[in-house]
Amino acid sequence: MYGLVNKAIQDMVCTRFGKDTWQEIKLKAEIEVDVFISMEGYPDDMTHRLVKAASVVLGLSPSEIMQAFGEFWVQYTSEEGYGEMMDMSGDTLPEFLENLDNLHARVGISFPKLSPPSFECTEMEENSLSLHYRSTRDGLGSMVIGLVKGLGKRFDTEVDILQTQNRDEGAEHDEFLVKYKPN
Ligand code: 1DX
Repeated sequence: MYGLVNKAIQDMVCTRFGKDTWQEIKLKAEIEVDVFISMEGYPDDMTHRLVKAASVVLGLSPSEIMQAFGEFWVQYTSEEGYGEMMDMSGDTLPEFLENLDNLHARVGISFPKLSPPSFECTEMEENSLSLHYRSTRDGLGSMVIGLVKGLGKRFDTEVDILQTQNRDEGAEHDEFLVKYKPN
């Protein structure tokens, strides 16, 4: 994944727990990179090792960390260079979700090593939808829960999200039931 992802993890840990904790996590993950370059590709394994090490050091489960990171990502990318792109991608939670594939297509033009996931909304009703998430990567379902909650904050919308299909349990793709209520 692009370095932006590892940099975001670094920022989240440093802001909440401080630099020493981050150094400890990096050491445990056996990562010797001093500075992640946002626009450079890194092995997915590096990100997975960071999450595992953070889970041990912070005493949180990997899925708690991935969920917190998903929430953080929405705010982080709007503040770290991608605010305009985020602003163009919708004014409501369902609109943003519907535009995510377009957003990734746009990023992919400039960054061809992007391996974008796909998000599809079905069963769209007044205050609920089914979100289908397809990725080239395993085990990011809990991050999606955090991402959608982060979008809820962004649009001042109450979100209730429940995973209804899980690829870790043999399903073809991850699926979520999203109930929302704009304030
Ligand atoms: F609900 O499933 C809200 O590296 C959401 O595989 C979901 O393949 C917002 F570094 C620039 C760059 C670069 C901008 F400059 C990424 F290249 C992308 C910014 C999306 C904002 C996807 C990150 C692929 C890296 C799913 C989890 C990964 C999607 C991460 C969240 C808005 C983003 O993001 C998976 C990669 C951006 C960029 C957004 C993602 C890769 C998302 C969301 N994805 C790189």
